[in-house]
Amino acid sequence: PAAKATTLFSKHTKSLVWGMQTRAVQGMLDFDYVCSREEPSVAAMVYPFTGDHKQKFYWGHKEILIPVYKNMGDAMKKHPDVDVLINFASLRSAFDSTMETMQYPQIHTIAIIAEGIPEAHTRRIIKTADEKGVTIIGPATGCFKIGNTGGMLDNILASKLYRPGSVAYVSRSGGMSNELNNIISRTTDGVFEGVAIGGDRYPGSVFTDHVLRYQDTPGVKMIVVLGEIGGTEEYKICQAIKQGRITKPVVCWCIGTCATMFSSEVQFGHAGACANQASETAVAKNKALKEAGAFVPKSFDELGEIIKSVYDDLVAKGVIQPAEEVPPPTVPMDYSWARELGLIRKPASFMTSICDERGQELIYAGMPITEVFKSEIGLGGTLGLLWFQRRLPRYACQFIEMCLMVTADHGPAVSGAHNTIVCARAGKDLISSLTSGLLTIGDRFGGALDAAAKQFSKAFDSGMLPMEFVNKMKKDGKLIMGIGHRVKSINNPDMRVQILKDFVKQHFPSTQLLDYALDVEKITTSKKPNLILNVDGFIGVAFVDLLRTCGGFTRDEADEFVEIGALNGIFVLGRSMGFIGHYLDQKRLRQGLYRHPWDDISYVLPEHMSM
Ligand code: Q5B
Repeated sequence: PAAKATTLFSKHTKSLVWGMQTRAVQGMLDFDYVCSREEPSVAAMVYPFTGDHKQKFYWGHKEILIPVYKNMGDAMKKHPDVDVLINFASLRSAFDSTMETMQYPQIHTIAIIAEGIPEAHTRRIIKTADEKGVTIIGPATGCFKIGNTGGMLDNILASKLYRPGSVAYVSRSGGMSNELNNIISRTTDGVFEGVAIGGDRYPGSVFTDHVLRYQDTPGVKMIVVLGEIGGTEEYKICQAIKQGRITKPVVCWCIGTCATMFSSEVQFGHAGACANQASETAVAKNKALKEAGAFVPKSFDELGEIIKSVYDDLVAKGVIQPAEEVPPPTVPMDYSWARELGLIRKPASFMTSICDERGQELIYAGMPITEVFKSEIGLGGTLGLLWFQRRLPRYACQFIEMCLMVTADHGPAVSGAHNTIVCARAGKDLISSLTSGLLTIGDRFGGALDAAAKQFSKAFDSGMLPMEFVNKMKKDGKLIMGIGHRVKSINNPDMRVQILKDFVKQHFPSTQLLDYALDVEKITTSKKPNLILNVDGFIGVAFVDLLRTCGGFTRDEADEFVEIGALNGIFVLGRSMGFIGHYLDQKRLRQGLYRHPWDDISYVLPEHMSM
């Protein structure tokens, strides 16, 4: 087998991260920053599912870009100084990506985050790693942080992981590393390096690999091993101590001593944490370690005390000279985290009062979506919630739905449908064609509802008689909104208006404004038969009656909806159905580009003018 590196990580270690783990990468960069590293420890990321691009991260207060490569080969070529790969691949793809990584001789350490990789695969990984001199480890910390190890930044700061101490440790689980970081930082000058080899039955590297490495690393003055029930790895440490291969003090504790209290075999959390024979119990291993000369506490609770006494002894002997504490640079707290902790507040840029999608269930104006369906409020009721924030009475919901139905379409000749058709035939998409039609809606076509509601209610509320209103509008040179139609007249009545009128007369508590408008219609149609109360005008005035008398709104609220233009929304929404229909129709009929015929255009250019 090829020789493996003694020092896995230094202040200059550069790594590649496999997988789009942006939070973990940010955690690593924050750690680098508090360690006063000059450059980020992550050189690039590898992610086969997107193209090459750059991802934005924070470096202290600054924003930096880290390249992401689709192809691992490209990443290796562009970053020859990288010698560590942190593999965030899922347990299904971790094998392939790890084997691929080992084809690149520049990589000497691979950290595999996934647990539960099939043992046959792990064994092949270990065999190849041994052949190639690559160290395979689980999450680790030190002057280099792997992935999410070490936890949140405040945890890292509390454990003083930002500067190397004299104690190196190896444990099985990443979770226990946090506990060790904590204990070691409280009792010594801190962690030099910490490795969690992982909890699988066949971890990529074993305790002895790291303990021997620490023995050969000058900065490490004492070693902590947190073993656990199962396996015989700890006996190799005993042997190495007895043989004088390990001379640095080793503090060791095997977790799982309580297993002897159970009568049957116990499987602890990790796959490897199971004693298959008496010698694999935690009790037996702790005993053997103590006999070999390791410092073994009486219980896990005493681990801190024993670490402290070994450390104090090394300080007293002058083996360790604690370095002066230099405060680390501060990393700004992430906005979302600070907010969660209640440390900051900021006025929201947006306010909303109609819909809340954040919870388990979507809520329309206070009504959960399941309730919307259970109470069968329909499209009209839903519109009532989202536009008017009210649960409207049944007849009002029905009226809204009828309005949407009667305005849904009025043939291809009207300006909006015409625009949609021309647009569709010019090869445009649905949204472009639809909006091209919608943009024609205005005072003359389909957009007279609000203006009609305003004009009629202003006249009615001020006590003007219908005739006075018609005369005043004529005198002012203004058209009455909601009056007049290109093709409909008293001789060719608009059935849409008739249907709505029948319903409104039957169900609305009051139709004062509608009655006023119908009186106006009598006057205008007596002048010209096409000056009827048209569909826009009818919906406009009937809606005012509804808002004012359905009991759900104050007068001010009712007026406000007209003022802010809610009513034209009815025509826009209804007619969108028709415009979409026309768009689909043109596409289905494979209609080509439209060009208006010359004989339908009157060219009225000025005569040629001579000087
Ligand atoms: N005169 C609708 O006009 C139209 C008058 C008026 C007083 C009036 C016109 C108008 C107000 C806006 C309005 C919505 C442009 C219409 C709709 C949806 C649709 C459409 C569809 C669908 C029609 C002739 C004479 C002139 C005018 C006078 C006209 N309107 N006087 N108040 N409101 N109305 N829009 O036929 O003395 O001869 O000079 O602007 O409510 O869009 O199906 O097509 O579902 O898609 O072009 O139903 O009424 O009439 O302009 O030649 O006027 O009547 O002053 O008098 P016309 P004009 P004079 S519903």
